[in-house]
Amino acid sequence: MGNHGKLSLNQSMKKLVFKSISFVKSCSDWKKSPSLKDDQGRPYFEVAVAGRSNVGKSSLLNHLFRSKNLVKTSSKPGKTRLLNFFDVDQTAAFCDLPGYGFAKVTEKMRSSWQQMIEPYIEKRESLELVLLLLDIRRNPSEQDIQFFEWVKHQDLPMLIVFTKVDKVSKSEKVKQMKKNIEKLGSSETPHVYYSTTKNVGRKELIFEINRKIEAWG
Ligand SMILES: Nc1nc2c(ncn2[C@@H]2O[C@H](COP(=O)(O)OP(=O)(O)OP(=O)(O)O)[C@@H](O)[C@H]2O)c(=O)[nH]1
Ligand SMILES: [Mg+2]
Repeated sequence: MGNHGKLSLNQSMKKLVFKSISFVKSCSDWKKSPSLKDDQGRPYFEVAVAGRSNVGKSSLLNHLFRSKNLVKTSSKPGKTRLLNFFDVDQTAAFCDLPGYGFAKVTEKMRSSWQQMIEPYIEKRESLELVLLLLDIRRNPSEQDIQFFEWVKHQDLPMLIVFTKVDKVSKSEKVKQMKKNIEKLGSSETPHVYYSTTKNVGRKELIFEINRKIEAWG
Protein backbone atom coordinates (compact mmCIF):
# COMPACT_ATOMS: atom_id res chain seq x y z
CA MET A 1 0.00 0.00 0.00
CA GLY A 2 2.87 2.41 -0.54
CA ASN A 3 3.34 4.97 2.18
CA HIS A 4 -0.16 6.38 2.52
CA GLY A 5 -0.39 5.48 6.16
CA LYS A 6 2.61 7.54 7.09
CA LEU A 7 1.27 10.96 6.14
CA SER A 8 -1.16 11.41 8.99
CA LEU A 9 -2.94 9.34 11.54
CA ASN A 10 -6.32 9.36 9.87
CA GLN A 11 -4.87 8.01 6.67
CA SER A 12 -3.97 4.68 8.18
CA MET A 13 -6.53 1.96 7.80
CA LYS A 14 -9.39 2.08 10.29
CA LYS A 15 -9.82 -0.73 12.76
CA LEU A 16 -12.91 -2.80 12.17
CA VAL A 17 -15.63 -2.63 14.80
CA PHE A 18 -18.31 -4.47 12.78
CA LYS A 19 -20.91 -1.76 13.35
CA SER A 20 -22.06 -0.97 9.86
CA ILE A 21 -22.62 -4.01 7.67
CA SER A 22 -24.34 -4.34 4.35
CA PHE A 23 -24.70 -6.92 1.65
CA VAL A 24 -23.02 -5.78 -1.57
CA LYS A 25 -23.53 -8.46 -4.20
CA SER A 26 -23.34 -12.11 -5.19
CA CYS A 27 -21.61 -13.40 -8.27
CA SER A 28 -20.26 -16.63 -9.68
CA ASP A 29 -17.56 -14.96 -11.76
CA TRP A 30 -14.82 -13.39 -9.68
CA LYS A 31 -14.31 -10.81 -12.42
CA LYS A 32 -17.65 -9.36 -11.39
CA SER A 33 -16.49 -8.89 -7.79
CA PRO A 34 -17.30 -5.38 -6.57
CA SER A 35 -14.56 -2.75 -6.53
CA LEU A 36 -15.00 -1.02 -3.22
CA LYS A 37 -12.97 1.93 -1.99
CA ASP A 38 -12.79 3.67 1.36
CA ASP A 39 -13.10 7.42 1.93
CA GLN A 40 -9.37 7.78 1.18
CA GLY A 41 -9.91 6.11 -2.16
CA ARG A 42 -8.10 2.96 -1.12
CA PRO A 43 -9.37 -0.47 -2.10
CA TYR A 44 -11.07 -2.26 0.77
CA PHE A 45 -9.09 -4.82 2.71
CA GLU A 46 -10.75 -8.05 1.61
CA VAL A 47 -11.23 -11.14 3.75
CA ALA A 48 -12.44 -14.45 2.31
CA VAL A 49 -14.12 -17.07 4.47
CA ALA A 50 -13.28 -20.59 3.31
CA GLY A 51 -13.59 -24.18 4.43
CA ARG A 52 -15.52 -27.36 3.80
CA SER A 53 -19.23 -27.29 3.38
CA ASN A 54 -21.24 -27.09 6.60
CA VAL A 55 -18.23 -26.05 8.71
CA GLY A 56 -20.06 -22.86 9.66
CA LYS A 57 -18.72 -20.11 7.36
CA SER A 58 -22.00 -18.31 6.81
CA SER A 59 -23.04 -18.72 10.46
CA LEU A 60 -19.74 -17.23 11.56
CA LEU A 61 -20.30 -14.19 9.37
CA ASN A 62 -23.79 -13.67 10.79
CA HIS A 63 -22.33 -13.90 14.26
CA LEU A 64 -19.52 -11.46 13.46
CA PHE A 65 -22.08 -9.12 11.90
CA ARG A 66 -24.52 -9.61 14.79
CA SER A 67 -27.18 -10.35 12.24
CA LYS A 68 -29.69 -13.18 12.12
CA ASN A 69 -29.90 -13.87 8.45
CA LEU A 70 -27.99 -11.34 6.41
CA VAL A 71 -25.93 -14.38 5.42
CA LYS A 72 -27.88 -17.46 4.40
CA THR A 73 -27.12 -20.61 6.36
CA SER A 74 -28.45 -24.15 6.37
CA SER A 75 -28.14 -27.39 8.30
CA LYS A 76 -27.65 -29.08 4.93
CA PRO A 77 -24.24 -28.78 3.26
CA GLY A 78 -24.01 -26.85 0.02
CA LYS A 79 -26.07 -23.81 0.98
CA THR A 80 -23.71 -21.12 -0.28
CA ARG A 81 -23.31 -21.38 -4.05
CA LEU A 82 -21.87 -18.00 -5.02
CA LEU A 83 -19.26 -15.51 -3.94
CA ASN A 84 -21.17 -13.25 -1.54
CA PHE A 85 -19.68 -9.87 -0.71
CA PHE A 86 -20.37 -7.77 2.38
CA ASP A 87 -19.26 -4.26 3.26
CA VAL A 88 -17.91 -3.87 6.80
CA ASP A 89 -17.55 -0.38 8.27
CA GLN A 90 -16.96 1.09 4.82
CA THR A 91 -13.41 -0.24 5.23
CA ALA A 92 -13.31 -3.93 4.47
CA ALA A 93 -15.05 -6.48 2.29
CA PHE A 94 -15.89 -9.96 3.51
CA CYS A 95 -16.53 -12.68 0.99
CA ASP A 96 -18.53 -15.74 2.02
CA LEU A 97 -17.41 -18.63 -0.19
CA PRO A 98 -19.15 -21.85 -1.12
CA GLY A 99 -17.75 -24.79 0.81
CA TYR A 100 -15.78 -27.64 -0.66
CA GLY A 101 -16.02 -31.33 -0.33
CA PHE A 102 -19.21 -32.72 1.08
CA ALA A 103 -19.80 -36.40 0.44
CA LYS A 104 -22.56 -36.17 -2.14
CA VAL A 105 -20.76 -33.77 -4.41
CA THR A 106 -20.58 -34.70 -8.08
CA GLU A 107 -17.54 -34.24 -10.29
CA LYS A 108 -19.36 -31.43 -12.04
CA MET A 109 -20.00 -29.58 -8.79
CA ARG A 110 -16.41 -30.05 -7.72
CA SER A 111 -15.11 -28.48 -10.88
CA SER A 112 -17.61 -25.62 -10.67
CA TRP A 113 -16.35 -24.90 -7.15
CA GLN A 114 -12.80 -24.82 -8.42
CA GLN A 115 -13.65 -22.60 -11.34
CA MET A 116 -15.34 -20.11 -9.06
CA ILE A 117 -12.95 -20.03 -6.15
CA GLU A 118 -9.46 -20.72 -7.43
CA PRO A 119 -9.23 -17.76 -9.81
CA TYR A 120 -10.85 -15.53 -7.22
CA ILE A 121 -8.21 -16.39 -4.63
CA GLU A 122 -5.40 -16.38 -7.13
CA LYS A 123 -6.20 -13.15 -8.90
CA ARG A 124 -8.26 -10.93 -6.68
CA GLU A 125 -5.88 -8.10 -5.93
CA SER A 126 -7.64 -6.68 -2.90
CA LEU A 127 -7.77 -10.08 -1.17
CA GLU A 128 -5.49 -9.80 1.85
CA LEU A 129 -6.61 -12.48 4.27
CA VAL A 130 -8.18 -15.93 4.16
CA LEU A 131 -10.06 -17.33 7.13
CA LEU A 132 -9.80 -21.10 6.97
CA LEU A 133 -12.53 -22.69 9.05
CA LEU A 134 -12.07 -26.17 10.50
CA ASP A 135 -14.62 -28.13 12.52
CA ILE A 136 -13.00 -28.76 15.91
CA ARG A 137 -14.50 -32.26 16.04
CA ARG A 138 -12.82 -33.47 12.89
CA ASN A 139 -9.40 -34.03 11.46
CA PRO A 140 -8.41 -32.03 8.40
CA SER A 141 -9.60 -33.65 5.18
CA GLU A 142 -7.45 -34.10 2.10
CA GLN A 143 -9.14 -31.04 0.69
CA ASP A 144 -8.47 -28.98 3.81
CA ILE A 145 -4.81 -29.86 3.55
CA GLN A 146 -4.68 -29.16 -0.17
CA PHE A 147 -6.47 -25.87 0.26
CA PHE A 148 -4.21 -24.79 3.10
CA GLU A 149 -1.09 -25.63 1.08
CA TRP A 150 -2.40 -23.90 -1.97
CA VAL A 151 -3.31 -20.65 -0.17
CA LYS A 152 0.07 -20.66 1.53
CA HIS A 153 1.65 -21.04 -1.86
CA GLN A 154 -0.17 -17.86 -2.98
CA ASP A 155 1.58 -16.02 -0.16
CA LEU A 156 -1.73 -15.01 1.31
CA PRO A 157 -2.02 -14.53 5.07
CA MET A 158 -4.38 -16.95 6.76
CA LEU A 159 -6.14 -17.32 10.06
CA ILE A 160 -7.46 -20.67 11.18
CA VAL A 161 -10.81 -20.65 12.92
CA PHE A 162 -11.88 -23.79 14.77
CA THR A 163 -15.66 -23.83 14.65
CA LYS A 164 -18.39 -25.46 16.75
CA VAL A 165 -16.25 -25.61 19.88
CA ASP A 166 -19.48 -25.83 21.92
CA LYS A 167 -19.62 -29.46 20.76
CA VAL A 168 -16.48 -30.59 22.61
CA SER A 169 -15.01 -30.48 26.10
CA LYS A 170 -12.17 -28.16 26.97
CA SER A 171 -9.57 -30.91 26.88
CA GLU A 172 -10.93 -32.34 23.65
CA LYS A 173 -10.77 -28.87 22.14
CA VAL A 174 -7.06 -28.50 22.85
CA LYS A 175 -6.32 -32.04 21.74
CA GLN A 176 -8.13 -31.53 18.43
CA MET A 177 -6.51 -28.15 17.86
CA LYS A 178 -3.05 -29.68 18.25
CA LYS A 179 -3.89 -32.59 16.00
CA ASN A 180 -5.22 -30.30 13.27
CA ILE A 181 -2.25 -27.98 13.43
CA GLU A 182 0.11 -30.88 13.28
CA LYS A 183 -1.66 -32.45 10.30
CA LEU A 184 -1.68 -29.18 8.40
CA GLY A 185 1.81 -28.19 9.44
CA SER A 186 0.33 -24.81 10.31
CA SER A 187 2.10 -23.93 13.54
CA GLU A 188 2.92 -20.47 12.20
CA THR A 189 -0.66 -19.66 11.30
CA PRO A 190 -2.61 -17.99 14.12
CA HIS A 191 -5.80 -19.70 15.23
CA VAL A 192 -8.90 -18.87 17.23
CA TYR A 193 -11.78 -20.92 18.62
CA TYR A 194 -15.32 -20.09 17.67
CA SER A 195 -18.85 -20.98 18.68
CA THR A 196 -21.82 -19.09 17.34
CA THR A 197 -24.20 -20.83 19.73
CA LYS A 198 -22.13 -20.22 22.86
CA ASN A 199 -20.91 -16.83 21.75
CA VAL A 200 -17.22 -17.73 21.80
CA GLY A 201 -14.43 -16.15 19.79
CA ARG A 202 -15.93 -13.04 18.27
CA LYS A 203 -13.69 -10.63 20.16
CA GLU A 204 -10.57 -12.71 19.55
CA LEU A 205 -11.28 -13.08 15.85
CA ILE A 206 -11.90 -9.34 15.43
CA PHE A 207 -8.65 -8.70 17.27
CA GLU A 208 -6.71 -11.02 14.96
CA ILE A 209 -8.28 -9.53 11.83
CA ASN A 210 -7.39 -6.03 13.01
CA ARG A 211 -3.84 -7.16 13.67
CA LYS A 212 -3.58 -8.22 10.05
CA ILE A 213 -5.06 -4.91 8.92
CA GLU A 214 -2.59 -3.01 11.06
CA ALA A 215 0.34 -5.00 9.72
CA TRP A 216 -0.85 -4.28 6.21
CA GLY A 217 -1.85 -0.66 6.20
N1 LIG B 1 -23.32 -26.18 17.40
C1 LIG B 1 -22.93 -25.29 16.50
N2 LIG B 1 -23.45 -25.34 15.26
C2 LIG B 1 -23.02 -24.44 14.35
C3 LIG B 1 -22.05 -23.45 14.67
N3 LIG B 1 -21.81 -22.71 13.56
C4 LIG B 1 -22.60 -23.23 12.59
N4 LIG B 1 -23.34 -24.26 13.05
C5 LIG B 1 -24.32 -25.06 12.28
O1 LIG B 1 -23.67 -25.67 11.18
C6 LIG B 1 -24.55 -25.78 10.07
C7 LIG B 1 -23.89 -25.22 8.84
O2 LIG B 1 -23.74 -23.84 8.95
P1 LIG B 1 -23.43 -22.86 7.71
O3 LIG B 1 -22.99 -21.58 8.33
O4 LIG B 1 -24.56 -22.81 6.75
O5 LIG B 1 -22.19 -23.62 7.03
P2 LIG B 1 -21.34 -23.19 5.74
O6 LIG B 1 -19.93 -23.49 6.04
O7 LIG B 1 -21.68 -21.81 5.33
O8 LIG B 1 -21.85 -24.25 4.66
P3 LIG B 1 -21.92 -24.11 3.04
O9 LIG B 1 -22.58 -22.83 2.71
O10 LIG B 1 -22.68 -25.32 2.62
O11 LIG B 1 -20.51 -24.19 2.55
C8 LIG B 1 -25.83 -25.07 10.49
O12 LIG B 1 -26.75 -26.05 10.90
C9 LIG B 1 -25.40 -24.19 11.65
O13 LIG B 1 -26.44 -23.93 12.55
C10 LIG B 1 -21.52 -23.43 16.02
O14 LIG B 1 -20.67 -22.62 16.39
N5 LIG B 1 -22.01 -24.37 16.88
MG1 LIG C 1 -22.42 -21.02 3.61
